[in-house]
Amino acid sequence: MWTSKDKSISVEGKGDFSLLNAAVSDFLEQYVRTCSPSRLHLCDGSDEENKKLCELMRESGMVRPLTSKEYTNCWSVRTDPTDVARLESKTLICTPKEEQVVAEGARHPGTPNMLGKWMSEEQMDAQMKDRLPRCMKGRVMYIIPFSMGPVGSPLAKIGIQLTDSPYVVASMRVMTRIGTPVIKTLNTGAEPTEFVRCMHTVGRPDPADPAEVQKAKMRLPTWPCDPERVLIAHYPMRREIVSYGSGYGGNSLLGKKCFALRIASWIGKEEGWLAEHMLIMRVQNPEGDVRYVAAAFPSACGKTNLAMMEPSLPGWDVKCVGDDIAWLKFDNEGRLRAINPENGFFGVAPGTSLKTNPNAMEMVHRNTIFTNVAYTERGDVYWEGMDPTYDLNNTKVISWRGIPHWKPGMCTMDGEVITAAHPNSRFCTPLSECPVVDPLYNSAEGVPIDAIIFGGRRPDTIPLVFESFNWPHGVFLGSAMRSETTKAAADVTEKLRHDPFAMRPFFGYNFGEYLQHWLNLEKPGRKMPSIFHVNWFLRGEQNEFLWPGFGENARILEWIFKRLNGDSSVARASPIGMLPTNSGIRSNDLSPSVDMDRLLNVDHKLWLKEEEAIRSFLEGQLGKDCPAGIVEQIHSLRERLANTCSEE
Ligand code: O2Y
Ligand code: MN
Repeated sequence: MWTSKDKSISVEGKGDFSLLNAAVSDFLEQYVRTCSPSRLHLCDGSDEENKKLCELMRESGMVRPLTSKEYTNCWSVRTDPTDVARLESKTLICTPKEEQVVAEGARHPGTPNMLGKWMSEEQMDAQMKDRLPRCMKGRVMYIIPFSMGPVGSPLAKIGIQLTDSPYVVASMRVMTRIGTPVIKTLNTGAEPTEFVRCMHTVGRPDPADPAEVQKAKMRLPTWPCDPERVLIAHYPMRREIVSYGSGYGGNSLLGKKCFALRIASWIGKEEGWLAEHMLIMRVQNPEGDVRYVAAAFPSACGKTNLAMMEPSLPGWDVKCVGDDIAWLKFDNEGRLRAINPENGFFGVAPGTSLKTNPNAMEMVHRNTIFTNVAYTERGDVYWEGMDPTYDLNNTKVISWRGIPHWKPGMCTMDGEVITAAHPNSRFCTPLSECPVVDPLYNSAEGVPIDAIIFGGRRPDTIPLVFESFNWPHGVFLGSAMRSETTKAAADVTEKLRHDPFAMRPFFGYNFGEYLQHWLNLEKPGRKMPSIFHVNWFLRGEQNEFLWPGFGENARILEWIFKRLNGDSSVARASPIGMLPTNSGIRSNDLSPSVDMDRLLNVDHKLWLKEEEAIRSFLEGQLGKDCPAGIVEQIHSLRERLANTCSEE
């Protein structure tokens, strides 16, 4: 039994509530009063607890176990079709002043704000007051103590998530370190440790509104949600997140995008470090030299594949520290160190195959929660691009929407293709299951970063790889990133969109201040990582990819290694940065052959347009908040392009 401080409310409860310190107890009490859960469950993180929870979800029809012998402790979940991806338009950062979140340019009336959306704390409180009261009536409120980063690491941070979704508990258990050891670290120091307050509910349509109640009846009974009223609020100054109405992915696993990127980027600015949308990988060459690399690509652009790739070049080896988020901080020796704050993968299933990511294919057979993939009569899972040899003719496949005899090529009455799996369907697997997880993935001090790679999905203009001239130029390259869009967000319609630092949906504060923070990191005595830009997605006349990608990307890593070792013979200056010489990247043994001239071409006409697009985006969004260091970079690029054009 849990009882409020003044003893006026008692709720049946499971777990040892005496472990909670005063601050956590106050947070819990505030939301028990508001949400009126029927029961409380303080999660201890044990295997036994997880087993019971999965069994409970199985009984309620929310999850199905994969019964095929090839899978151990794997589960398949279908969400309501209205709740399948992050919702950027419903995601807001709430602070006292708009300028803390939105840069000057984007505050101009008539200029669309393309980065973080703002609402005042008071306005948001009122919106939530309309949604939260009694939202957990009849449900259990789970209390999840979790650590982002290895428990006790000086780089780690703690959160407490309240949620009414057992699916969220099971997924947070994979994605973060949860349970009693975390709660105990809150109380070990002289001062109680700070924690981020994370409040989540799948929502409850207003019972007083018959239309809403009617709509709710149409939804998948095993997946309660309130899609019309979804709202995901971040209060960085209060260190609080409140998420209403969605049980899916980044909307509900609050340790991930909400905490580890939006709130953490704010904390990082205050404390002098970075929270970035980056994978972390260890690369070793045949001579045994090791380099750790962090890479930022927009959502669903292949970070997971790169982070655990199998290099095609003999003697090269890749190990994975993380595939999505990096927290980076300079140590006392001036080395940039990184931890992966997460403990699992929440990877896109469609397109994952033995060819694109053999290590992911191996690891998803254990302790994995699949969401919105297809389920088969063999008791396993299926998704588009998984296995060209899969016998679809003789296997009954149940699509993610529950179509019982799904076949390829099925269409709706409107001619729309019906897919087996949702394009944003996911596997959720512990890091420890990855066959190439780096032994240092749990290291408290983090791994030393030598290179940062930016990238995007561009069919033209951006060459296969190039290097920045220096740190400020590298920061500019991050700010100039653009990429073709994917299905990771439900409400994004542009084809090619600006996505600076791959952080567009994840900035926790003013983009101008963010850029200045990056520029300020360069200080005497610090070993600044080299910055590169890659584009594996160049296409030819028939829309074919010009570069084989996947394991062959080791060839790009080889060039990066040479540059890190100071080899000036493999690079030449160009208006956009240091490009590989034509023989700089090993490619003559590739079959089919590749057109290196084309892959490394800087087309001046296209680049004049690119420069125009970058300048107008940065000037438009930043206005007076554009740091002088970035203005200088814009001018220099223009000048270099003009000089090269006039020489031709
Ligand atoms: O909430 C979702 O729909 C998933 S979004 C996601 C999941 C894992 C890693 N990255 C992302 C992303 O959008 O960048
Ligand atoms: Mn991501």
